[in-house]
Amino acid sequence: MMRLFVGLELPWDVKERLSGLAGSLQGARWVPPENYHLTLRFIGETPHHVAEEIDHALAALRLRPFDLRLTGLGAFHKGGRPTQLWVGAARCEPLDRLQGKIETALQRVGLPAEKRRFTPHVTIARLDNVSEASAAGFIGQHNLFAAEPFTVGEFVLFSSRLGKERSVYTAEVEYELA
Ligand code: 3AM
Repeated sequence: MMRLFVGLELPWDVKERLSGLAGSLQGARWVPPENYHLTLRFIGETPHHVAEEIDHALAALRLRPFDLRLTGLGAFHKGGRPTQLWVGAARCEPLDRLQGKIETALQRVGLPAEKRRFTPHVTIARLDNVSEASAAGFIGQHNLFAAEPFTVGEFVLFSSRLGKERSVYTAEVEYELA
């Protein structure tokens, strides 16, 4: 079995800009810059033969490269508490189209539909016991954040190994946009 997700790798200069946001927020576990990514579709534990079918389906997608800009901050909540701090992506039609095509391709392979709405984001911290007020304060302080736009020339099938300290993400297959 492999734990899989589809996402975008980020250029180093963008990762550097994002890492500049890591600062004082009690209870934040900052994501190490090498782990920054934008998830297009979480897949989860997958038998090897299904992973091969997924690979074939993704390899058949034909889409053009496009520009993407990361901007703004936000948080995801669970049970009324902030759990995840993220940088968003500027509204981008080609990104939505890519995500939609991936979703359709995976459903054709037989995966159940993703029920959650696509909220393009890069997680920069996981939050333990951070109050809504301090998360909102941090977001307000950095809300004008905008990284340089970059060209998305590929998307990636990642495997993820969950560790105690940090997860290890490996780019298993890269799919070029051309
Ligand atoms: O891109 P982010 O960091 O928001 O939280 C996991 C991470 O999201 C998410 O998939 C991304 C790559 O690991 N993830 C983990 N388990 C998940 C699940 N059961 C999940 N997303 C949806 N359902």
